Amino acid sequence: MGVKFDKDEFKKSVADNLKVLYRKTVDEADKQQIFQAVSYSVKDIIMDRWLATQKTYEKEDVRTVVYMSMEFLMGRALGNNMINLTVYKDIKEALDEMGLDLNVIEDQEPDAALGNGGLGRLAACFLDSLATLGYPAYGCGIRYRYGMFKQQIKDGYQIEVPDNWLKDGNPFEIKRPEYSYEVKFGGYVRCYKDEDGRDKFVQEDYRSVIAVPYDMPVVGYGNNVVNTLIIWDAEPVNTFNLESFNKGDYHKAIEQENLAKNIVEVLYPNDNHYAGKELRLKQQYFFVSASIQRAIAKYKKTNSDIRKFHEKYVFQLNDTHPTVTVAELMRILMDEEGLNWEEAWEVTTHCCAYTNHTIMAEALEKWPIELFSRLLPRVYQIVEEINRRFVEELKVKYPGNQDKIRKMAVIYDGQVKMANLAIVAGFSVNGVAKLHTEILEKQELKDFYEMFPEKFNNKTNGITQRRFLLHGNPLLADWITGKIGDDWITDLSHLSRLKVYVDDEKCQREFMQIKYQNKLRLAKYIKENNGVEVDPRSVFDVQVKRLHEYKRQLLNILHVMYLYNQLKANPDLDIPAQTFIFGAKAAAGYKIAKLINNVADVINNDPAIKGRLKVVFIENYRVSNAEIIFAAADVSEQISTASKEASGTGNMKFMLNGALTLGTMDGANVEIVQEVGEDNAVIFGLTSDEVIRYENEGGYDPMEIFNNDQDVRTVLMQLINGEYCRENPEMFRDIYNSLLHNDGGRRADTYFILKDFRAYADAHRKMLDKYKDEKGWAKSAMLNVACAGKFSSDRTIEEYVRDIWKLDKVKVEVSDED
Ligand code: GPQ
Repeated sequence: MGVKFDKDEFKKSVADNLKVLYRKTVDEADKQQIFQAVSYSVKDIIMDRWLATQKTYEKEDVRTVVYMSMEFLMGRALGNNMINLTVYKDIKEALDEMGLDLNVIEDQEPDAALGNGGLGRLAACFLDSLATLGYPAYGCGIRYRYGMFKQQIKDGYQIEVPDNWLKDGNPFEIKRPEYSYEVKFGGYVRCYKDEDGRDKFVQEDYRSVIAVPYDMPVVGYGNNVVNTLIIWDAEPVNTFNLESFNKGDYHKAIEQENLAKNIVEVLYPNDNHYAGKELRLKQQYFFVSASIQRAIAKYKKTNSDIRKFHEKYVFQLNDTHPTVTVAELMRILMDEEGLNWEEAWEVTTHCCAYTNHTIMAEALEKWPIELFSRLLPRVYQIVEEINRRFVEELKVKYPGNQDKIRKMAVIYDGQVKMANLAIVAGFSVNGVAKLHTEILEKQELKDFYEMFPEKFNNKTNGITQRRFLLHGNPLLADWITGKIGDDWITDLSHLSRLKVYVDDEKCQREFMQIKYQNKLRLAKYIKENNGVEVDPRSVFDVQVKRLHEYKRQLLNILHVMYLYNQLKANPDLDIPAQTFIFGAKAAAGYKIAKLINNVADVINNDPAIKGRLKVVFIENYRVSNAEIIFAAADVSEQISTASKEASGTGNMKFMLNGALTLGTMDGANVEIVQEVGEDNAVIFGLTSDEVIRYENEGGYDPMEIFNNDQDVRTVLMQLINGEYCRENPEMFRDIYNSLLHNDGGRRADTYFILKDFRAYADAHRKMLDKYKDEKGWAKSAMLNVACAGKFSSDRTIEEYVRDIWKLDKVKVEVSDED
């Protein structure tokens, strides 16, 4: 079941597109224009399948999951779409013949960076898997005008540059104004009795915007299925509302115009952290309300009984960001569809399921009642009633236990607690790795687990092998297919068949040669983009992920400083050359990027260590360069403080590309080690139980380590003696202080960096010893690939379908098939 590809027809299509779009020939067009033209030609292939899929869904009146997410970190679409249509190599050939280089064309596409990090990328992987497995699904999100900022490094500091990703047009999207909906904010609620004497509620004197959907195709691999990602744009109710103007309500017209402009302007660049901004709540309600309105309208086209809505739709809430779904669905069911409370509650509590992605306290969303009720007056009334009923239940179940109410109520202490709302109204609560779910059940959400054990379940995250192996690492992908066939593309468990080759020396050499080629490719990228020369024969030790204290890039760079001291003291130290590669965007103002860049500057320019140590900070880490980075890594740094990284997904991408994990027993690292075996990863540091015990009971004093460990002391002193900042020796004083001194409510060394330092250094030694054993290393690297099967998002999605969504697979027929 593949696409019937006609090379000549495709070439003509590209040339035609250039003519129609730009009045140019292939020779005259610039690279961006070629990218656009090729994309339109690919879109043309997609269209028949998209139509056929949606027809099939309608005809079969399928049950559908709506993945509700503030973030979809899609990356580039062109390459992925060609891969999933199974025409990548055909198109490459066709373009070659036209004198065009596909790699260069792909590089013209800006990343769709509508997300921060793991949570947003997970949503993108899930869409890919849903389409590939043939499940009816929508993604619903926001069409931010500006996605994740572009990062430049100037003088060691991160500069945030706006990401105007729509500047040249987004060739794959389709605007669908005929499916627009109004979304209302503010005003007040008027209550009256209808002719049957029932209470009716209407929102009056509100400001509103029109939500206009743009559809993006999500192409399944080789199966004709094309699902839809809906991203909502906001437009003013009337571009300059003449009616209001004539009535003298000039302000209202301007306000609505501004509301529309602001609401989708920019993605909040916060990862694992909420800022509590009013505009953010507006964004949340905006896309939630529009998405539910669309789902209900669709449902009513083929179904007459709204009481059975939950039989056809399930909403998966990607963290608490879309939790207002619960109350908005109640509102629409009651105020617009005429259900009573009990009927609406029955539907809602069978529709909504919640995924928790973190235990970090600062990420928990809580909205002040004042803000929430002012912005969403009717929705707030409904939340209040949900809370009132739930607190009644608590009082019956736990008489006299005020503590339960304090911890579990949806509204408490002047705040609306979104996680509590999601748990109370959802039928499923899941964590994203075994350890994370255990911590939720035993610690963070213990009270809820005791009350609703049946709601809790684990869904260990996964990644799509179509993007992170087939597209990102074509050499390895072809090699694997040559050995075991190509079934792994849609069933990653097949990779285990590689195990028979891990002791074969010829295979080992082939495998390591591919790694070397990928390291050359990355070295070239680094040279071109960062101007640093790196040795492709050195160990590529990589930490790429958002910059965050709990992810401990600081531990990594302190260790690099320590290594540098060692090498300087002992230039003959018998260890392989190493390149430490970082890539990360930071919340504004975080100083670690500056430290890493300054350390890089000193080390990379010191001839005394003869190039045996290099440090690179790759600017503007994003999905598209991540693909190149994972393919080239030898060592995967997964060093979060145990218990803090809910799962991690980068760890899986490294493993799939044959890097060995150097990590803590945190998140999905635990399951990675379980799959690959302890000999093929290096684990170090405190366990999550130990971390949690120290946090609860105290007993950790970093000063003791500072006083007793000469190496640690030397490194810390270098933070404040100008070693890495001649012009301002005080530059890194804050970092030094944070490791050694309590500050108000903040414990010194909150993330146990000094506590884990020695174990981390030992782990590095162990890793290098492994690397020196060439055959042993090749075997371990190959075993990492061979054991990565579990970490496909296809597996994750099958578990969501089985336990939560209960969807049926669909087959789509298209007439132009082979
Ligand atoms: N995650 Cl709460 C984010 O990327 N952003 C967030 O705001 C929150 C979580 C991550 C989490 O840190 C990783 O451990 C997970 O692997 C990832 O979500 C996907 O579940």
